[in-house]
Amino acid sequence: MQPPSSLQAILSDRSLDAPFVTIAGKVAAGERISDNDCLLLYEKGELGYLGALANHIREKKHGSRTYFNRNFHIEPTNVCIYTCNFCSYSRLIKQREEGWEYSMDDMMDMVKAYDGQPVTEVHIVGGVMPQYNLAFYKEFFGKIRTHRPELHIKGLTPVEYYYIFKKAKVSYEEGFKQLIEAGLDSMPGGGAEIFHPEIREQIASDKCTGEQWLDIHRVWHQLGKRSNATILYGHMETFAHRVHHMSLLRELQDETGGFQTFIPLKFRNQENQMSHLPEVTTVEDLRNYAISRIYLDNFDHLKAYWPMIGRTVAQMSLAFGVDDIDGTIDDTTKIYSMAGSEEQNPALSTQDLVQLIKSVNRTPLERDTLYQVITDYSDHVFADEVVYRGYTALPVVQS
Ligand code: V47
Ligand code: SF4
Repeated sequence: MQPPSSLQAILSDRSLDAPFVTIAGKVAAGERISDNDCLLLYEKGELGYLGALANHIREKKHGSRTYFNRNFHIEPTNVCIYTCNFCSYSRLIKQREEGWEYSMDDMMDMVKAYDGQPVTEVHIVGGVMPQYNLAFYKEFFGKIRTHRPELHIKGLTPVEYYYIFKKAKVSYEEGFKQLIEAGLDSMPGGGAEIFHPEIREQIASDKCTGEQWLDIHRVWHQLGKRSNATILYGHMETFAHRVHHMSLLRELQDETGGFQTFIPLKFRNQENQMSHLPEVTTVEDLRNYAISRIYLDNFDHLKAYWPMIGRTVAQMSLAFGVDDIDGTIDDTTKIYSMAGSEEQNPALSTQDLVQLIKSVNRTPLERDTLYQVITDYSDHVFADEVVYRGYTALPVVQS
């Protein structure tokens, strides 16, 4: 693969159509691009051009710094009252014997299995079921907090919160205050899918709406807390739906500043109700990362979630705007392996992650959930270091 050209080369390219020159000029000047610009990039933006713009922004914000963390997931259940058509992971209540429903003790055993290991975050997300209610999660978060006070709890999405707060008859604010008191630290980005009702009604008709998702994040941010945002792309949505989705996120971020990271999630088509839809190509994945980086000027970070996209594309994405590749995971999530990702048992050691990043000439930094740097691995040499070959080293633009 060719590395993207520099923004300077793009700006002096006389053969480029005028609207693309204008957009490149906005990026060079640090100006925001419009929704129409973004749509044009989706419709006609060529990969090398998009990479040059996105890489410029990425390096202006982060240089070659590339983040990862040490985390594990707990998925309390895959039985779910909702029926999202893209979901390969969940089982309906009537098929619950095919799924799992962990008890509090089961899940505390999972937390205790990491005692003495240097993980900094537990990511908790799963299906929606009545027994996993506000009282359950207060007790669970409280037990984690007591057992391991410094472990960051990144837990649940607006899909779960909408359901459990309604059932407990508490406002979003009151529900969150109780969970923060118990130990909840931050909110992951899931459940966003595509906000536009035209698509949401076809792929996720019975869970919280796009507006409710955004309202719940707004309240969370107003309490001084941080969260992530996702988009599920590459199924039946149009480019205009992607722009609409990101425009609502950009607007909320202008208002609250509470989002840390945007995470595009590629639709995987195995074993779900949308298996007839083909998956998009790697080129489309890279274009999508680049366009997100160019459009979402008020998001600090862009993440390629390697269990979903695979480690090779995650590496390539680091030249298309991405600065974060999530964490070690340790084979604790089933969401993507059940949907057909090439990563069937997602687990990477710290050494693996560091080498993936170094081999594309980026600087690996272990971070905590809030992007405080824990260890800079630039000069670290592991005892049995493997040297990857065959990758083109990218020049690092000085900002
Ligand atoms: O909301 C489910 C997606 C999400 C499929 O915040 C699918 O750091 C593709 O949000 N094909 C949950 N995607 C995972 C998630 C997440 C992951 C990693 C990090 C963070 C973070 C958040 O997974 C769901 C849905 O959009 N999903 N099924 C599928 N077949
Ligand atoms: Fe349930 Fe989440 Fe799957 Fe939808 S995506 S069916 S809410 S587990």
